[in-house]
Amino acid sequence: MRVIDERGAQHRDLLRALAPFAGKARVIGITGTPGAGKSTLVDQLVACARAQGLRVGVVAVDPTSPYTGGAILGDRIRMQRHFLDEGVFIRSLATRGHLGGLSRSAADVITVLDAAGFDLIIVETVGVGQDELEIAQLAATTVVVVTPGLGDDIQAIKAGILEIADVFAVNKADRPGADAAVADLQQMIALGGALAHAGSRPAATGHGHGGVAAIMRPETGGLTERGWEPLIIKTVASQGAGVDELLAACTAHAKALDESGEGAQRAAQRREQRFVTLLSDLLLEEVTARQTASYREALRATRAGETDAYSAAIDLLGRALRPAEAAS
Ligand SMILES: Nc1nc2c(ncn2[C@@H]2O[C@H](COP(=O)(O)OP(=O)(O)OP(=O)(O)O)[C@@H](O)[C@H]2O)c(=O)[nH]1
Ligand SMILES: [Mg+2]
Repeated sequence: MRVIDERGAQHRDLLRALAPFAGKARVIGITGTPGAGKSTLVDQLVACARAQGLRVGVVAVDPTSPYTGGAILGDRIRMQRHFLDEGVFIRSLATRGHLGGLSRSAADVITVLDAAGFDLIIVETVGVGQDELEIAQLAATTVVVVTPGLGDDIQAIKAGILEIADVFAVNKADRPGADAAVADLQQMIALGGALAHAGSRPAATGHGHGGVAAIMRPETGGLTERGWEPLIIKTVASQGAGVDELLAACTAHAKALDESGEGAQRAAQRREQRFVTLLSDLLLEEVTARQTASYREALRATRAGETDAYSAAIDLLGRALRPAEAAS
């Protein structure tokens, strides 16, 4: 795993060798506001999945935000009962110093675990930034964890989290207000669904309905005639309540995706995204690692303000793609 963190040619070769063996694992993303109980839920989900005989990998992405401290230690403590279990592998990824490369690191760790034969891979991220949204999208199924007293969370949910949720866990349901939170979510899904989903997931569900009929409809998500709508599951992670139901909801989602063909479509999208990101990373690495005279000159001229960044980058790329200089 250290090689995975360090990047470089060795890293690349290893990933390349492993990649053909990956692609079988189910990936579930768990996101939500800091302290919502994500790690506690993951710990319980691991126990459930182990009871079903599945090998489980966990990737915990530490928050970038100043909201929480010592997340690595916290996650370890919350999941430590699985440490001696060979069917469980837990890995924390630090966010600091990755500068946007975090989703690539997470994707790489997923690939390694997948190739190593883990059946289920759970990725925990704090749903606060763009990075985190990207990481959640590495998953086939995304669970958004909210807590009663949704009012506080509502901004965070509106800021893009609603549209990535396949399943909602209303955790800390032992506290007052859990049913109100469920009702709030149902209403948000009914009202906001049409807007939030528009265009974000092409074949998703045709959330083009809405209005009173949508608010009145009795079902609370799952596979409807309009396609998949987020299931809402109440959980008390600290006591393990509702966790079986949560895992079952994720399984139902995976099944619905497979049957509609949307799963394959999303997987294709993820592969495309991965390819494009990797290509741009590699291009940048190539150009900067070579430190050609023209690279150094472009850098100098840009710093000195003698040329603008656009001209410098476009000209340099033009040169870098020319074989003559690439060989120099
Ligand atoms: N009352 C109650 N407390 C819970 C429940 N689930 C988790 N907690 C507590 O909530 C606190 C935060 O739990 P974590 O699992 O660390 O939450 P998290 O979302 O992983 O937190 P970060 O990773 O720091 O964002 C801990 O003190 C848990 O014991 C629950 O269902 N009910
Ligand atoms: Mg956590």
